[in-house]
Amino acid sequence: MKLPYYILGLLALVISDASGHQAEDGSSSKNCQNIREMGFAEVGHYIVYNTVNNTEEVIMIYCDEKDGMQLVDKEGGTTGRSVARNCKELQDQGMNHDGPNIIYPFPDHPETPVLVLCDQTTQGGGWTVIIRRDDSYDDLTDFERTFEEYAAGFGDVNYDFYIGNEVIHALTDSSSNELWVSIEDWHGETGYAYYQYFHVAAREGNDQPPYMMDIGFYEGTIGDGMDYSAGMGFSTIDQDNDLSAGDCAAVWGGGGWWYRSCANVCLTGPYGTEYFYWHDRSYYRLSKAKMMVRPLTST
Ligand SMILES: [Ca+2]
Repeated sequence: MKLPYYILGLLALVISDASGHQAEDGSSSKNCQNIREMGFAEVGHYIVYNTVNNTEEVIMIYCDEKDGMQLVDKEGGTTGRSVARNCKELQDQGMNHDGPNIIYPFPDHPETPVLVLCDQTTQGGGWTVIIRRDDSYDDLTDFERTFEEYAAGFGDVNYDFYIGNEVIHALTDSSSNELWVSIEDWHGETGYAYYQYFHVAAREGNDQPPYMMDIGFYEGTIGDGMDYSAGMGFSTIDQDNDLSAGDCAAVWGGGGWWYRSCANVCLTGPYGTEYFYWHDRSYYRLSKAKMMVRPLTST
């Protein structure tokens, strides 16, 4: 199988035009060799793009001192670099392109990289995407997941994904954050919701429900659908933190959400169903949805 790759960024800091440097195969060690041949001798994380069929698939890999290379998951990797905590800091460093990139969002684990999707275009850019749904992709991601899966995140930043509640907490707890939501429903109607404040609390502590969400200062075109979920913890098919007598996540399509009893919006419901919706202005059976956060900067 031939999978030519090229390198876009080194530790999200160095840009390299690597056309002509294509691997013979898609193996990780081959990619590390190529990276060295291009002059990047450093141990560290690299973003690698798959250029076959003009796809923009991206993975994060780690090259050690030998020829070894490993796929990096959310637990792995080391680096001594001072790097960005979110897509806004990447933008401030000059990374102005939309797409996957590496951030280090955890204050308690600043060495842990996370592969995320950045939106550097909408409303001035600097957004870290926390959820993306799009039913036009092949091999759609299943959002009926456990509490642990929602905590860790799942899916693929190239396609549809949930970034994970640990990352959302880290992003929104380090500074005051704003939230941008865009949706498209089954017959092409689009709209947005903007919140000047969005925060997801820690999993444990302060007698709060896990990953309690607070939100406020709405403006937009689709209605303040999130307000009803303000102050609620996160519920999934296997962990009921809602105020309903039943289990909202299990009954309402399987997606994890900040259910109250149950919710006015849900962006994790199954594609093609009434459970993937923004009901405040009656947008339902959504085909696309995106939520993203950005540190609020005073102007
Ligand atoms: Ca309940």
